[in-house]
Amino acid sequence: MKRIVILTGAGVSAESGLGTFRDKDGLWTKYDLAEVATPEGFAQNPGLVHDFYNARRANALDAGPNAAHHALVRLEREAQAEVLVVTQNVDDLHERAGTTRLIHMHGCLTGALCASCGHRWPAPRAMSPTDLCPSCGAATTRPDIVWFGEMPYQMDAIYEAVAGADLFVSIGTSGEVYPAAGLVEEARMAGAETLEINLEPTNRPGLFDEVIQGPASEAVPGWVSAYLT
Ligand code: BJW
Repeated sequence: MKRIVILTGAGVSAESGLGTFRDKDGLWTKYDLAEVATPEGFAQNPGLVHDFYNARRANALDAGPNAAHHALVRLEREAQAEVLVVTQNVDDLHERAGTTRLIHMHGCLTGALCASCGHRWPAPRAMSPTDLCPSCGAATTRPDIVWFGEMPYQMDAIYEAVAGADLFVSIGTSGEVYPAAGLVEEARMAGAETLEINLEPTNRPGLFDEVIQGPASEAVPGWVSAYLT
């Protein structure tokens, strides 16, 4: 059976109304990533970091999956292939659409994590620096998000899946953040075909065998339909 690994980024959720990071008007044009997306920023001002993620969580809860998320569910259900979605996104729109084989390599807004004991539990709608860990009682609760300088989740499983992939598809990601950005090279080394779907050309010459340019809500359903016929 063929194996397909799909890597998604913020562009897949853009048309659900969730902001990207590096586009014009992206989140990193409004926030200092060192302040809100590093362990050092959290240690310095946990209230600011909680406010940032509380707002993102509220936006994600109010948003719904778009046609790109739904098309990837169709691919998982109908392709004569094993499909794994690896997402860098911290929203839960893939699973709300129905994707079941999914890795959140940068964590998820729906999770809380104790920075002291590592206990995990479902995040409330709003978190604050005074929230106590239900396991150890420390007031060190944080969003279960992978910040810069931290190890993304399930890398062994991701590298194993990419090493066995026949097809690697990158959707709506700028390819600027590692290790996610390096997965296409791993896939090529393993002999996989590579496809990029993005609104705009990304500056990654020679890494993709095929490039489809367009909004994810049109380009992904179009590609899935073509793949399934
Ligand atoms: C559309 C569209 C539409 C728009 N349709 N498309 C120097 C060299 C190499 C690496 C490093 C370095 N210095 C430091 C590092 C490491 C660092 C890193 O990569 N830094 C770079 C900035 C250089 N990485 C880390 O620290 C990571 N950890 C790590 O490396 O651990 C060590 C390790 C070693 C070896 C193996 C394994 C590990 C951790 C990275 C954590 C990233 N965290 C963030 C924030 C937290 C999550 C959150 O708050 O949401 O994750 S950063 C942010 O960027 C977020 C995203 O997941 C991530 C990727 O962004 P994405 O998804 O690509 O979004 P954009 O905005 O960049 O692009 C959107 C794209 O969509 C664009 O291309 C648009 O065109 C497109 N688009 N609308 C289709 N409608």
